[in-house]
Amino acid sequence: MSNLEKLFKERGPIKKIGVLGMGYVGIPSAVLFADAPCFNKVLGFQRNSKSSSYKIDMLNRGESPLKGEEPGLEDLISKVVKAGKFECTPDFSRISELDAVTLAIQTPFANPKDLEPDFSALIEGIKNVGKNLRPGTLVVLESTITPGTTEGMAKQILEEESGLKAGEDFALAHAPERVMVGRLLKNIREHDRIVGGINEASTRRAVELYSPVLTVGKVIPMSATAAEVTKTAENTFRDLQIAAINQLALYCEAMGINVYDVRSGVDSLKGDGITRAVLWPGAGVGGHCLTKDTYHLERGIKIGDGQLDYPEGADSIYVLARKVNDFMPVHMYNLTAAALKRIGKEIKGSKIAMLGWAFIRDSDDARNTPSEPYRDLCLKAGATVTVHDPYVVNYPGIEISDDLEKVIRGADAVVVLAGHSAYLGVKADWVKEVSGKVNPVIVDGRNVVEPDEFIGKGFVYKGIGRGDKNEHVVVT
Ligand code: SAJ
Repeated sequence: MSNLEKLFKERGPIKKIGVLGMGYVGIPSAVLFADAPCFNKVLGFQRNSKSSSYKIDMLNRGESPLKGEEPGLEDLISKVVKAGKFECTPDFSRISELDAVTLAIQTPFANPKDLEPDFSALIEGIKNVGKNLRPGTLVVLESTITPGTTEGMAKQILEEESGLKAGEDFALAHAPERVMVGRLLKNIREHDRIVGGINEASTRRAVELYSPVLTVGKVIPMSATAAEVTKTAENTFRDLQIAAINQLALYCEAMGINVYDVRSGVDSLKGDGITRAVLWPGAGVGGHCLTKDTYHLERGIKIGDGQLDYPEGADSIYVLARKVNDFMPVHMYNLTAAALKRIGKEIKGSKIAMLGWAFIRDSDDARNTPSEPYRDLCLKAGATVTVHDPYVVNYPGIEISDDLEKVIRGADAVVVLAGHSAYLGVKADWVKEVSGKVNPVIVDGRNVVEPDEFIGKGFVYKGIGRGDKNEHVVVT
């Protein structure tokens, strides 16, 4: 029996857990651990910083600091707080009380071009764990990280800070999160969980930690580096699939056909193990995951010592996909300019009403939103821009209103960037009346409006992938 297994035996089963990072991943993870009967207590750790200390009090009052629609989360937080099974604290020294601690801290890229991630928050978290680590504790990285980070940087910092040996005195693993805003609890309970330890004992202890919170999903054990590649690759593949349909949408516009006809045609080839995962074209790809995980994967190759057989300097298909998806907000700008030109106007001097600031529908999450580069282009060209979003309240430097009429009033162009349900029922008559324009422009980046309804009311319509409509006759 290894030293680590001896330590686990002395300690017994995992009873007390800590989660660092009270965000979209950390909060649902912590309360699900707390709700599992086999675990006694969960501590949520949150820095007492100006921007996020409010979360500590809200959580300890049993309230959710996350705005958007998150089914079941508020109830579960108040349940486990009332039961005394969950508590949020800024006191990292209490890590020494724990059997297991997970880190769900953001890992953005400072600048994708040089593939240098900003691991500062993660490193600070790992150091806090290392300083308070006791033998026999399990440490799990849930953040999405560059392949090689768990066995490399994380192991090194933990050993330096604790004076203990990873895999012998404490367990270390990577168990990447797979959540999407709007279904956080459901995703953690139902998705299979990838768990990769730096050695067998670490993997087994991590399997013990995650199994109790899974209702439908099962644990899939593997090595730490394989788990890191699995996570970065699954998001990179999704980004690639979105880039494929976005590229096709651009082709359909140029060929005067409807991408949605083509999409359902391609999607109809089913059965016999044939999978055609055709996703949806749109105004761009945002969020904290698809916009950076490709670069974590690319960096894994760069920092790894393996020899890659691929043409020197050539972009990988994954980086190309990033470029296609980063082009879509620019395409939205080009569509807006082309539509205004049809009625003798320019972006310069026009009033543009943007519908949707969040990166994804029906959420308040605006991280890396495609709406921002679109707005920047319009402002740079001399337009006046107003922004509507039913969920996003605060965003640095941007005035966002949830009053649709106020945002559209007097607009030359109305541009849909996010597919919020609130926009599905917006009527052409009403938009035209509020804009007060004879031929207002409507640019649909999420296929939420019916082109003919708007064209019939004298709008100049442009839609992503709608080559069948984009050169319609303007009704005067
Ligand atoms: N998007 C499209 N077309 C589509 C799907 C999405 O344009 O067909 C756009 C969305 O509008 C959004 C962006 O892509 O701007 C990302 O959307 P998403 O649905 O991928 O949402 P994320 O980024 O929150 O979730 C992804 C998911 N990854 C995969 O499905 C492989 C989720 O499972 C991960 O947990 C999450 O990343 C993450 O946290 O890594």
